[in-house]
Amino acid sequence: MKPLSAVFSVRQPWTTWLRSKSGLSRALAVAALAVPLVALAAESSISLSDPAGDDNGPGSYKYPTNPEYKTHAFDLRKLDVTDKGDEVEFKVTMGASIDDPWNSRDWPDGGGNGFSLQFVQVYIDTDHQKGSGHTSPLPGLGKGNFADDEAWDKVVLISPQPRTRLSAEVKAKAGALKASVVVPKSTRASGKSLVAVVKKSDLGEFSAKWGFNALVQSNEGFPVGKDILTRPVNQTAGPHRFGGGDDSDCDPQWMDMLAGKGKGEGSETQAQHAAMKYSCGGKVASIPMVYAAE
Ligand SMILES: [Ca+2]
Ligand SMILES: [Ca+2]
Ligand SMILES: [Ca+2]
Repeated sequence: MKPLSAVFSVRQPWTTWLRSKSGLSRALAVAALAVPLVALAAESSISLSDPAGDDNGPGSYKYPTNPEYKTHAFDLRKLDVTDKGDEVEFKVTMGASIDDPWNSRDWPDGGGNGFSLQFVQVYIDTDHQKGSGHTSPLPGLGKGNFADDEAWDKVVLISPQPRTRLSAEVKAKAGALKASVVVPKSTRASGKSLVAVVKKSDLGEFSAKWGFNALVQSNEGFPVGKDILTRPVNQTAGPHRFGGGDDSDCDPQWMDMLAGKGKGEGSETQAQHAAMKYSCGGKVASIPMVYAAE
């Protein structure tokens, strides 16, 4: 939002009129001017934050032991979603600079997107209606439940894999969820951020009322079974396996996500740990949606 001084400098008639009014009238006029500007800004983008250092799932997860998985590489810090006309930009910021240790540009199917390790799935609830949407995440994330009135309608896949590979994996493995998966038009790394641009013809018209969560996983080019390019969380960490979970897929298989109000407060770490609590054969982890407008 522009500072009011900047607004006044380009609106001479208002400035002149305001100078002729009493202090109270002037304050009311300033408030009246400010309200539509705030509303406009809130409609064109959302920004949600996440605490530092909660890149451990339910509290117990560990990174793979290979040093390429560097500290905080999977520590979600921020999700920004911005309306860009015919497109919507998703920017996910992590706790470390984004690297490309596996030379993604040389990968088959035309080369990857300039990073190697991260794979973020942004789940979106577009209608906040009970029973409308899906309550399980895509194959490869283990077990997790979205609430009935927060069921997801679209998921945006922010992956280093080329579009051709990502689309083929979704087509082969996503089943009935396939039609709700959005593969971005372009994806790139920039500093500590991943930036994906999505066509509105694939996503729908953007609304700041939508609910979001960003699940942080790791790209696995040689996925197991029906996993869509995800890296498993096992009981014990290995060179290319997360640890601190279970060897089956009853555990939620992601390292970080939004929780609470998505403001980056310390209490959101506890909220995440509580939500991701699971027991094999018992409680399934829950995945909250965060509504920036509420
Ligand atoms: Ca985090
Ligand atoms: Ca929904
Ligand atoms: Ca978190």
